[in-house]
Formats: sequence, structure tokens, C-alpha cells
Amino acid sequence: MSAPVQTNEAALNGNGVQKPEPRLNDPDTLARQIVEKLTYSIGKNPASARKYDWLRATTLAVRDRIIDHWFESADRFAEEGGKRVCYLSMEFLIGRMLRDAINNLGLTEPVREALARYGVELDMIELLEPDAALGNGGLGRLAACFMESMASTGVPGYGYGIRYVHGFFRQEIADGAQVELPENWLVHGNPWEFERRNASYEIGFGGKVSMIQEAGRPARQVWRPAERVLAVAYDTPMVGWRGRQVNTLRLWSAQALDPILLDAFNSGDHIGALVESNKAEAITRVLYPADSHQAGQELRLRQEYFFSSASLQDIIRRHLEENDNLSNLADKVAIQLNDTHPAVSVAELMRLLVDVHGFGWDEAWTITRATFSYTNHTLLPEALEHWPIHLFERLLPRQMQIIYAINAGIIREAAQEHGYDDGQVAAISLIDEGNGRRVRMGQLAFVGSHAVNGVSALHTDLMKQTVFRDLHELYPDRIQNKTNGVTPRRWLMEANPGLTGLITEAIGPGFLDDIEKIIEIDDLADDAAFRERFAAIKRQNKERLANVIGERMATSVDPSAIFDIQVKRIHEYKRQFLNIIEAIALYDQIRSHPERNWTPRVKIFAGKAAPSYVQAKEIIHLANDVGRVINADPAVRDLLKVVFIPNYNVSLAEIIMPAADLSEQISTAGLEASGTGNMKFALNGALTIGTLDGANVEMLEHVGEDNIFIFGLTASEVAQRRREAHSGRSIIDNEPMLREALDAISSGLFCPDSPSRFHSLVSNLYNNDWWMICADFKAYWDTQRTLDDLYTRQDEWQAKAVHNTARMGWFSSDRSIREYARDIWKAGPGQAG
Ligand code: 26W
Repeated sequence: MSAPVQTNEAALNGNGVQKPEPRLNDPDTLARQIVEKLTYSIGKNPASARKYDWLRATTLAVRDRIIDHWFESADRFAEEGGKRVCYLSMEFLIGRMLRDAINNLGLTEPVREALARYGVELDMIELLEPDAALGNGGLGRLAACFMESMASTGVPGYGYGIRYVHGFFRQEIADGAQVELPENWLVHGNPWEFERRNASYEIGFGGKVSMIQEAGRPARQVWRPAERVLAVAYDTPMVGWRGRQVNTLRLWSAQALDPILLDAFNSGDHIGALVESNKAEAITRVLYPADSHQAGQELRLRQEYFFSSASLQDIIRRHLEENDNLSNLADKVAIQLNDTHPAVSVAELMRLLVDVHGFGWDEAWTITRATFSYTNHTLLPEALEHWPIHLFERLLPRQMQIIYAINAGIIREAAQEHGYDDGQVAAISLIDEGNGRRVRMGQLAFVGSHAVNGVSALHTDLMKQTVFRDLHELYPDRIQNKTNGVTPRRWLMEANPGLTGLITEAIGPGFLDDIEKIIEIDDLADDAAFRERFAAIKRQNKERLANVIGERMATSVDPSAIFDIQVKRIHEYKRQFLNIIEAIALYDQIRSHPERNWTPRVKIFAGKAAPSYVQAKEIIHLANDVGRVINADPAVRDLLKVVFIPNYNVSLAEIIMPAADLSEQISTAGLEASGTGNMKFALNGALTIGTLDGANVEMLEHVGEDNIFIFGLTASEVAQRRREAHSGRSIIDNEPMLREALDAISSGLFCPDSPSRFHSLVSNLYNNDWWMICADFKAYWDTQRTLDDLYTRQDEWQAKAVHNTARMGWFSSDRSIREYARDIWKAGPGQAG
């Protein structure tokens, strides 16, 4: 299992081979080489080439330049040595890559000019690139921002994940309801990736474990899997800012060892001959569309083990190419587990060290813990992974034994050194005995790591008090906080060139290299001329979004209205429902009081619901139904519009973030681990209306309480109400606006064809109000009216918007990565390697 199927052949002696000249970056050379690619790599005559061919040719020409930097990075690492970071993540929500690559290489203008010579517009062709949507939401997008920031801050490393053939589903809205369609990002091939046949590994499943005793060696366990599949690497370069460092994203694809069973085929069983191959390839066929529910299916566990084992085998092989043995593994690599999805790695690394490389248990355990660290991204109980023992045992029998042995060690330590009783032991055990016996992956990741982190200050505190309370007591130094961040290259420079230009003009280009320098525009909030230009750019960005809305949904929205935007996965805890109820209440008020001076508002929603999440899909349906009624009602005179933009993805986010006046971050306090959309919006000058949840708490500290609009229950108040078995009924009875909005929903006003469609959504509020929608309604409503009022005083609003942009530098993922590098990985610039 450990040896690569095809070992790296000894490299042919390349000395004396003349390295190609690095590619030049002037428009002339670029123009020439794009046409070369078009002709000789793609086989298209420039005279008849289509836009898509031009995109491919441009990508290939840009890719050559990336390769130059990629090899430089590798050569530098070979020379200087040091520690690599391996970021193991089931999801990388990268989006499009061309604009990011050329921006980071400083090639945007030369490429634009080169293409213009052939009458080709860069802005047009880049839209044809499919989004790499290998993730669901926040966790996957964070992994993508982190890859970019690792390269930008000079931390050498790899991302390891899965090359899903079908990424996150495409969403259409039919009659108001979500419809899921398969996503097919690889149909036209993927010019960014390189298949690496020499990096392939066997991955086993099932079978038996037996003890063997060889003369002169201690007895050892040998796992004989019943099934084996091949993991094949595909590498994509990840380009850092100014191309200083290019790292590798290595994604694994599953293949059968025998593509076809010839015996079966020859005996006439043509379908059976392909069964093995289909079963193997199924492992990397589709991304699970779940972000808050443990899937519980065997295929998911197979995916997790598949990419964990392949990545570890790859890390070990590379280490042994560069070092004598594995005892110094932790000095040379830091492995970050992005949530528990790769947590089986803890058991797998133990297996590789003990069974395959002959380490004693204790030394292997020391190496393992020193190598791994783990990030938790959610406290929602239904999202915490725990696998039934029988499934785990059947699929991964040796890893199950190892987990038992790790558990025995932890329990022994707790009992002997800390005097734990049975109840306390049950709380820290890796095995949940209460729930049909399950392996708790969070506990496994925790004990197998030297550092465990949450993704915002509040979330980290709550981790210590809730999911990991008992383990935290046992290992009080292990949990630390690393607040999330977003890359300012994609989310400011590329998404908002207008604002980037204005800031550059005002304070010079220094902030491009050190985003915290963006604070230098803070004083310009008092400068009327600057504010006006700032507002004019926002206006242009809103016009661009209004055009997208007009094109995709044939709805017209007025860019002078407040663009009030909530975009993110659809989930009850994120409370899109609260936002829709407020829209209905506002609709009602506008109709009842047409004489008042209403501030025009466009409420914009986008986001996908997990296909099996019934309530989330009802919320989407409601948003669409409400929009249809309100938008068609002449009585509201364009004072209110409600739009749901289908198929939210990274590329759409790049248009939406710069166009927002108001960012909705209204989760039930205590439930949003961090949020990162909140940061993208504020960086682009949106004001936030939000609860004291996740990173909103730290955004408040940075932007100041005058520049953010906080409302609602705090996390501890929510916990208190839940203990008191809070329900919505009495609140609804005493709050006419809320009651009328809910009555309107229940009456079928928005869905006359099926009046009971939303009855269960509403009755949940009366009976239980688990997400505190009723509890927070009034505070939310009042805060929205304050914002209406503020928007009429444009000077004040724009000054606050400037302060938001100016003070968001700290929320760069460069800062997050530097903290991980310094406190957890001990890797990267300035760290002893
Ligand atoms: C097992 C199914 C499953 C899949 C994904 C469960 C849980 C997840 C993720 C942990 C969900 C997720 O994306 N969490 C988000 O992570 C972001 C990055 O840290 C945070 O900003 C969000 O608040 C958090 O919801």
C-alpha cells in the first residue's frame, strides 16, 4: 500500500540541457505566443477561431509564465530547504482562475492589449471559463483564499483534495423552486491542470487484518484490503501575488487498477466487465452537496479515506526522497486538517508509520501529533461527523483497530494522570457509546493534533465551552483562535478594479503589497470629493449588477435604491427567513402608509440549498414567491423589490460584493462560526447589519460601533432562551407587524396556487422559534429603519462606507495565514526550517 505504483524513475540526468528562456511579458510577445498556442496547441486557424479558443490559447500562454515561476519556487525550496505546509481539504471552491493568475503576475494590461490586437476582448473571453466549484460554501472558499495567501506570503506548500468530475450542482429556479442540475466543469478539458501519472498510489478498502510474525522481527499487523483503487494526481499551480511563490494544488482522481475485467468481457458479460472501474471512479465523481449535515453514506467515508491516504502516501514519499527516514517528518511538514473531513488521516498516518515503516507505537504517536493540526468550522451538532462503527470497521478495519488503540491511550492517561471517572471518560472517548456506537471524528482530529483552532474569537470560545469542553479541560493549551480572512487580490483588486484604482490614486500602490495600509484612506472619509468618487464607483458596480439581474431574470431594479444583499448557503440558522419576513412587513407598511417617505430598497438573495434540506428549499421558494408578488404590485411603486438570483457561485459573488450597500449577516448568534462573505462585503464598502456572531464581533471592533449595525440576541442570550424552551407565540401575539407578515404567508397571498405551501415554516415559529426569528424580529426591523434613514443622508452613509473599506485590512487571509504559519505550522518566511 505504501509504495507508489510507479516509483519515480530516477530523473534522467538533465545537466547540460539548456533551460528555455523565461517568457517575456510585453504585449508583442504575448500576442505572438497566444496565436502560436491557438495554432499549434489547439489546432485552430486564428481566422476562424471562436471566443472559447481564444480563452484557451490565452490560458496556455499565461500558463507558460506560471510554469517559469513554479519551477523557480521549487528550485528555491530545494536550495533553501524548510518546512512545507500541506492543507488537506475535501473542498476547494476556487472559481475562475485566469483573471486571478494574470492579476497576480501583473499581466492584466499586457494580455488585454495583446488580445485587443486581434479584436478580442479579455473581459468577454474570461467569462467563458467555467468556475472550479469543488466546494459547497465557506469552508471550501476559505481553502481557496488560503491557497492564494500561502503563495502570496511565501509559505511553501501543497493543497490536497479531490478532483470531482462534477462540482457543486447548478441551480435553476423553476416556478419559484430550486432545481438541481449536474455541473460539468471538465467537459471541455481543463487547461490549468497537469496529470501526474508518476504520482499514483494504491488505496485499499475492506478485507482483513492479521498478525504476522517474521523471524527476528516483532509481530505486526498486516492489512489485506479486499479492494484496491488507484489515486492519480492532477496538479494545478496556485500563483501568489507578483508571482513570487507558486504552490501546487494536488487533486486526486480515482481509477480502477484494471480498467476492464477481460475475463468477464470475453465471457460476454460486457457490463460486469466494467463494474470495478465504475465503482472505483465513483469515488471522485461528485461533490457531496452538504454543508451542515453529515452525509452518513459509505461513499462519503470512501472519499475521505481515499484522499487522506493518497495525500499521506505522497507526503511520505516526498519526505523519503529528501530525508533519510521519517523520524523528522514533523520538522519538514505541517499537515492542516480542514475540518474533520480528512480526520481519518490521524489513523492512516499511524498505520503507515507503524505497519509499513516499522515505527514503535509511541514514537509514531509523537510524530503524528506533532505533524497534524485541525481547524473546526462548525458547532452545529448535525454537522459533526461521526461514523457508525460497523461501517468504519468493514471499510477500514485496520484504521478502526488503530482508533481503538489511540482511544485506550487517551483514556488511560485521563484516568491515571487526571483521575477521570467513567462519566468523564465517556465524554472524551473517541467512541460515542450512546448513539449506536460511532467514531467521533472531531475527537479523533483533536487528540491527533498538536493545535486545534476555531475560525473567529467567539467561535473559538464556544468550542471550548461546548463541543470540546471535556477535551479542552484535559488539554488546556491545545485550542487557539485563528480568525478567518479573505484574499484582497480576488475580492478587492479583481472584483472591484474601480475602487482599487481610486485607492491607488489616493494613497499610492503600497496597499497592494500590504493590505493593512488601506487604513490610509480612513481620513478621506471626511473629504467630500473623495466620498463622491467612492460613491460613484459603488454606483457603477450597482449598475453592473442591475444589468445582470435584468439579463438573467428580466427584472428591472433601480441602482439608486439601497442594494440590501444576503448571499450565502441557504440555512435556517443563517435566517434568510427573517430577512424575507422583514420584506413582507415592509411591503405591508408601504401599502398601508403610502404617504410616508420610504427609502427605496432592493432586497437581493442568492444561495443554494442542500437538495435534501426541505426547509431551506421552502425558504428559496418563499423568497421567489414573495418577489413575484411584490415586484408586480404597482402600489409599492418600486419602493421595494425582492430578487433571488439563481446559481450563486464565486463568479457571481465577484459581481455582487462590490455592488452592495448593505450586507446581511444575521445568523442566530452562536451559530455562524465566522462568515467570510461579511468580510468581502465590508472590504468593498458595504455597511453590515448583523448579529454579534462569528467574525461580526471582530468586525465591530475594527470598524467601530458607528460603522456597523448590530442587533439582536447575543450567543449567551440565545442559549439561555433555548434552555427556557422559548417559543414564538407570545412574541407574535404582541407584535402586529410580525403577525401580519406571518398571516400573509399563511393566507397563501404569495402562493395562491398552493396556499398551504409555507404552513410548516410558519408553524415552526409559533411552536418553537428555534432560530430566534421572532425573538429578533423587532430589533431587526428597527435597525433596518435606522438604515433607511441614514441612506437619505448620503454624506454620512458614504463616510461610514469609506471607514469600512479602510478598516478591513486585518481581515485579509494574508494575516490569517501569517498567524497559522507563526503559531501552528512554524513554517514560511522567518521560521526556522
Ligand atoms: C459533513 C458535511 C459537512 C460539510 C461541510 C459539514 C460541515 C461542513 C462545513 C464545516 C461547513 C462550512 O462551510 N462552514 C463554514 O466555514 C466557514 C469557513 O471557516 C465559516 O466562515 C462559516 O461560518 C462556516 O459556516
